[in-house]
Amino acid sequence: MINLYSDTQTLATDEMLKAMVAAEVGDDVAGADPTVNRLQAMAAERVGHEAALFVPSGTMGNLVSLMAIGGHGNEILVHEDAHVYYYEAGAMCSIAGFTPRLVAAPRGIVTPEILETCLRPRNVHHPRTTALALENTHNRGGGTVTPPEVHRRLVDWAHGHGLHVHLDGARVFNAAVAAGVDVTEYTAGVDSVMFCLSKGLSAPVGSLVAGSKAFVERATNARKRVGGAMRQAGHLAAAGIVALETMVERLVEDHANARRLAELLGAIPRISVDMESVETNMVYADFSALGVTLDVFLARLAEKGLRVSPIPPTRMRLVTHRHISTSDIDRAAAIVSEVAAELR
Ligand code: TLP
Repeated sequence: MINLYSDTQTLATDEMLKAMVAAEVGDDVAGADPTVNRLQAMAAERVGHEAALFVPSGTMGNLVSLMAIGGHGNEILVHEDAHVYYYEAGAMCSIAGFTPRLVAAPRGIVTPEILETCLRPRNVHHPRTTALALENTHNRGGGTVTPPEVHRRLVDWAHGHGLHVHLDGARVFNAAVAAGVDVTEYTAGVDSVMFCLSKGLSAPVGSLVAGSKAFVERATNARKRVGGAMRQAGHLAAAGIVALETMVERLVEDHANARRLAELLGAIPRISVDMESVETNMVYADFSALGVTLDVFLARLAEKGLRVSPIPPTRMRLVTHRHISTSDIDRAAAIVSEVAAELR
């Protein structure tokens, strides 16, 4: 099976598994796990912040960040397709208490000009707008990269309006590698950032939240409230350290494979790909012209050995990662071509 479902499918490397077994551990609820502490210090330094916190998932990282900002009675500006709004079970409202103000922008990339139209004057009728959520790369936007210059203007604009800027940087290393900049270009200026170890970086579990010491203290308390404080988590953190040390640079290979895949898929009759959105390790392809349902199309692909994610009503997402070779890409495109020809 060629598994292009997600980069979350990646398995730990041998080096990670060895580091996990050898890790020195302690009770992290008491802050006494040396390996977790080492990962947190390393992560904070890497993204240009005072402190960082290890959390079990990206979803929890976003949640404890929003809880640390404080959502009740307040509004957050967020793209209508942002993961934190679209795929996190409504936690930003039901747990963190934010009212989302949904913003539309092509390929997930908001700009100060777009956001300006969403700001309302302070008034007794309105919730107070206190935060801006960014996502880079933008998953549902196509794995798109916010240009560094746009990112800087967004942060300046938000700070000019007194907003806390939270970056969902689940794949911010993909963004930095694709833009050819140090990751701090995207992470250092924001007030909080979450990034994942368990996607393209291949660690089995874990994400980090970074920000000021005071912010991370509040996020640590929020993590406890939602049951995410872990005990001998150093075994997991050890894999995360190896991920940060060894897995970032190779992301260019995933990006080149995604580009190749997009070109091959885009050349298949009745399959369309928005080539401009293909900037990192994702390809979204639309097969509405085939006139078949998502279930039928994906089942046929699976029978021939290709797994992709369903994007209703008539799109699929294909994500490259370290287990996918260039020949897998060619085979995947051939399978899509065969199925499209059969179903026509
Ligand atoms: N994304 C997953 C699915 O949930 C869609 C994927 O396969 O892409 N922010 C962004 C931008 C994400 O893409 C994801 C995961 C998360 C946060 C949440 O991370 P986890 O899965 O660790 O909770």
